Amino acid sequence: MEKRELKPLIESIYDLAGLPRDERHGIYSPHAQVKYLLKKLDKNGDKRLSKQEFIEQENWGNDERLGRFFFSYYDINNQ
Ligand SMILES: [Ca+2]
Repeated sequence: MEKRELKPLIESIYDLAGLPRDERHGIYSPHAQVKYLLKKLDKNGDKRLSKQEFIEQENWGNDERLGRFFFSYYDINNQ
């Protein structure tokens, strides 16, 4: 996944997690989250996220900022 693909992904994760639009600013803006996500998960530094980098749960650790949305999205899709 490249940068331009990550922003809509984050928005759809927010939609599914039910994060109100008026809370999607500052560090929770999709733009800020894309930067954060790349910094956190792009282990080989190519500015893209491979599926492997993305799904590697240990990369997420106890992430509060995006992981909690990601995992609620994951749960919704695996019920
Ligand atoms: Ca990468």
